[in-house]
Amino acid sequence: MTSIPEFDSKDKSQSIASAFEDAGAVVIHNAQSAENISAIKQELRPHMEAAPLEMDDPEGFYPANTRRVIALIARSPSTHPLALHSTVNNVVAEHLGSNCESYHLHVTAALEIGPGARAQVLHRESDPFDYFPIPRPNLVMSAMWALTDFRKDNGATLIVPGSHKWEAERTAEPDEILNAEMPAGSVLLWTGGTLHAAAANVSQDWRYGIILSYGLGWLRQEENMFLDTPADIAANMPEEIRDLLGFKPHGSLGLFDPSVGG
Ligand SMILES: O=C(O)CCC(=O)C(=O)O
Ligand SMILES: [Fe+2]
Repeated sequence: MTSIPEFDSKDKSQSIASAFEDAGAVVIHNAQSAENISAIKQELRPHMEAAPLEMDDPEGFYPANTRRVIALIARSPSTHPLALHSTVNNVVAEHLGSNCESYHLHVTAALEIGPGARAQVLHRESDPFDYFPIPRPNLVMSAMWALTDFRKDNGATLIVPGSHKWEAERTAEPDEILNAEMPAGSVLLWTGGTLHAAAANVSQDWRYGIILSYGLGWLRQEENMFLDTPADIAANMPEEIRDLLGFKPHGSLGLFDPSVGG
């Protein structure tokens, strides 16, 4: 597999979903307006400015010169239309739907990678679920929304197409690792089994993107959504967002008594 399939957000979800299953990743263009991008940047600015820029730890998951902020649903209402985007949600439903009754958000993170940041190690988003042997069942998948252009030189996400079907022992050859280049407003989707990483930023610009990932409704979320978006804050959000956060039980899982806590 030598490329990451590319689509427009108006293309048929069924074609996008089938290319996604095949390649383990797709890029969808024109998925978000410039106005929405500006609104997200503005809502997150104080949080990004307060985020620490850690020293480089060669063993660390994030390279130096990376700003990372989570809890986006509470901090940036303009991320809500992205979380609910119909084309993306159709692909999520197709990918995760046969393993659950409903899916929820798994983690939300804004990632700004600065000049000089080294590449991240290739990894799979399903690695925390290493009780399942590789290739693992469909458990989680990610969407990276580009708020700036993603270019090879500024750290566009590295993707190894097809690696979601590989055995655990297989490692990626250099020519199997591609940069997901895309203009601002596009979104890159990849499966929980697809090898990927942030690329090194050898440019003078910051690369800014937002990850919204999704997981099976019965699986423990990477982000504790009930602490990052507590019930009193979630109460003022649209019901579809509360459902996506996981406030809606999955069958008999996630029961609660609404009389507790007022
Ligand atoms: O920043 C990127 O391009 C990828 C980040 C990533 O893979 C992660 O945070 O798990
Ligand atoms: Fe990742």
